[in-house]
Amino acid sequence: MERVCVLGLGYIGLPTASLLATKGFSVLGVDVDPDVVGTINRGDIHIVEPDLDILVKAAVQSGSLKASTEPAAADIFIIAVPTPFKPGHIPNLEYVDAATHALAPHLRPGNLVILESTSPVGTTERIRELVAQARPDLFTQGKPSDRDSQIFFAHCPERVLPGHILRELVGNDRIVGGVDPGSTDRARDFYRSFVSGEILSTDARTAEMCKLAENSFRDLNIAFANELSVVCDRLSINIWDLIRLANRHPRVNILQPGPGVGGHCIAVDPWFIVHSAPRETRLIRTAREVNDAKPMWVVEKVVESASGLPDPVIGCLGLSFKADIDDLRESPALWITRELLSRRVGRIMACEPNLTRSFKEFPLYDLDSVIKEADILLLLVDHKVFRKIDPVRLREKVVIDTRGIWSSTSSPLQ
Ligand code: SAJ
Repeated sequence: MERVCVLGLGYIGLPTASLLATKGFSVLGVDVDPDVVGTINRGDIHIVEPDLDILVKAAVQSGSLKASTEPAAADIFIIAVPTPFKPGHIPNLEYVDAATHALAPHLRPGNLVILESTSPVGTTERIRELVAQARPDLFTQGKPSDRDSQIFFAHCPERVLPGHILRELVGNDRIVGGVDPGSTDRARDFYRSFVSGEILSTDARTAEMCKLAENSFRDLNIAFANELSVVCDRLSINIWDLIRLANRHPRVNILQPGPGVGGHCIAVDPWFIVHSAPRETRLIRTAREVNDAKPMWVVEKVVESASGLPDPVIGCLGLSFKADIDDLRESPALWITRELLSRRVGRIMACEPNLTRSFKEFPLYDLDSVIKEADILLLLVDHKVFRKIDPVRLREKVVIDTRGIWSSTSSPLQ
């Protein structure tokens, strides 16, 4: 039974660890947070993702998945830690470095180290460099440039969509890129053992860039939709109708505008490309700026609507970064809600049905109370439960629908 050590038990690491544990691997999941480790060892989970609870419970009960705050010897190490950026949009690799330092003492000849975290180009080589410094005994002449290192290093970017992680972990095609051909082959064989999608081989730098390019592609296309929405607002054109009509062209597929782009991936990764090649990335940078400007545009819309009302009550529907998840990372909905609060635009009633925890600056309300009491309903996330609201209940309200669930002319509200 091959042993896998997964470092980082978040949105990628935990699903990956529990999937591997049910596919015949013996898995040690590692996280620096003892509460996360305790939760998983009880067979519970600390994040919201469909069916993950069932998988983790099964994996832990079978004894194939254990969690710990410390790594241990294994055949394969997977690094799945966050790669945020620092002020000035500079990549912050401190978690990758910490995970590498933590696993280095446990490495043995023949081990495979895989970086799954989305990372700037060159990060897999950096991991090899760090390991070579910590464990020169594993390199023939103690140098990372040696072709005959006894450790294999590869990048295999995760590409799963939050909300569909378990299906996509198995079904998506995967890119594997090693620091040398031997590493690529080792990583390819590993992913082949549990992925039904195709495994596409390349080198580490191309694999790193490929992931960044995928998310930038999406960012650019969302930026186009967001820019169009602002243009249409100025020209009094219904953006949702416009997109529906334009998308009937066989080669046009405009994405959906929204309150901005959130999540840890699309709002972050394009900056890794910009940082690596600042002079060559005018388009990628501008797309980021367009998307980052959208939340403030929404705030101004609310301010404008509220200015005509005495003591306005504003219902903020949704706080997560997209529909039907609890993830608040880089969420434009949360940013907008906080901005409205700090500008004292009115009484804010926030509703996020996927969260049980409250916030120190504001309480959460149930949907019914928000619909009853709010003068302005600001739809920020297209959660399923919001789509089910009876439009009759919205007739007396000012509705600002940033996701287009009620606003096309085919909607019962119009
Ligand atoms: N969004 C829009 N309009 C759209 C689509 C999305 O405003 O038409 C917004 C969402 O509301 C959200 C943000 O963009 O705030 C990102 O959502 P998303 O569903 O596009 O993507 P993520 O961040 O959940 O996951 C992405 C995926 N990448 C691509 O689709 C290219 C996923 O496959 C990656 O694995 C993930 O990033 C990642 O981890 O990098």
